[in-house]
Amino acid sequence: MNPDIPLQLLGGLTAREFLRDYWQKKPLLVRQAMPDFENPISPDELAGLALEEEVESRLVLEHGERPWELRRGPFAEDAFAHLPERDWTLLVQAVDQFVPEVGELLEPFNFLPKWRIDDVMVSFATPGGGVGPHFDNYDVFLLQGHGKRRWQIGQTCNSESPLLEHADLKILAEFDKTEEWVLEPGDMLYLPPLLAHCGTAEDDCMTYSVGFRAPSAAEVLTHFTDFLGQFLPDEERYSDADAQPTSDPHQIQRDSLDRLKNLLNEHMGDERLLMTWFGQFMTEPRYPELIGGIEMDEGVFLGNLQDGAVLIRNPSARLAWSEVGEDLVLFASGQSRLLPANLRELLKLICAADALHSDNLDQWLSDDTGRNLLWELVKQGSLEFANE
Ligand SMILES: [Mn+2]
Repeated sequence: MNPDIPLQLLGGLTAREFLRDYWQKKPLLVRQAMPDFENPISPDELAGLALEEEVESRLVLEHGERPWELRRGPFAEDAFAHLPERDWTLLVQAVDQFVPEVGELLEPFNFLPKWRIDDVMVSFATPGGGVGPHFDNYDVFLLQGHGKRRWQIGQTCNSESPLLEHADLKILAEFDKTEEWVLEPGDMLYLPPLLAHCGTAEDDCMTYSVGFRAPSAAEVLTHFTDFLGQFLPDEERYSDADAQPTSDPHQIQRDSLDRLKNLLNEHMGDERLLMTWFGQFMTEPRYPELIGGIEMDEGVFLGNLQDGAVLIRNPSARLAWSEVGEDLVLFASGQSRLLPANLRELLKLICAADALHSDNLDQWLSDDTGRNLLWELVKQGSLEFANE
């Protein structure tokens, strides 16, 4: 997509301008970011999802058994029957994985890397409902889907910001409101990480939160070093073949630190392994149990495609590709495969196409590596045959 075309989603800003001036920096309100917005899921359907075992859901009641009572799903059929008239909200995570029409809301965000997107959380709130003033560590686009919600924004926070004493919810003890807006269906508010915000339903309302993800520095360091460690033989150790006689045997000298730094830099700077680890880490699925995979004979796999069957991405799978030296890597739900450069267009197709079938796969089915890759992805569960 052309980064210099003004986008309705961004209120007429181009992707380049938005990234330069707002992304990770300051909030942006866009009236009618998605004009004529058609709410892709009804409150009843959302409540239905919250009954499902594999779906993460929460209910927050401002005046429950205690202030800001949190109840966790999955909920029983009658869980919504005895709720008060107002001041509660139902939140359901990763609805994009369960409702294709909600997944389609992500399409206009294609100017950002897919692997940065976490999920679309959908909330339904009764008048007065909300989760209190809080901040998130991630960027979020709050798209109003139904009814009206008042959004207030405040100060920039961090992990030292005082919170209310609450076991389950991180509600700010202080909220210094700086601006507020009432959002109507199709309106959208972008918030950068750490900005205090508070959304309150004006009437029965639904909000779609397109949430992003970014690993913490601590996660990057601990996970990458664990990954690296698997490739290092036990005999590779701190070594000091260049050692000089010590002047004081109890002192750890500067030259020891330099040897350690060399050892670290040599491995931490391995771009091949860093890319491999990063791609695997960022494509780890949120719900690995939904990447089932199946046993399938290669003949059956090919026969299905030749008979007109269609392959789709498992909505719970995460896919990405990258270049590693002369080669390519496909990352699929936490796994990676090194592939030759001639498969570039196939990798792009697998990551981006809505459907794979004998027409668009034609040339690849006669390529041994390409055909094998597709078959492996079906067995792994990142691709699956669509139900007719
Ligand atoms: Mn939030």
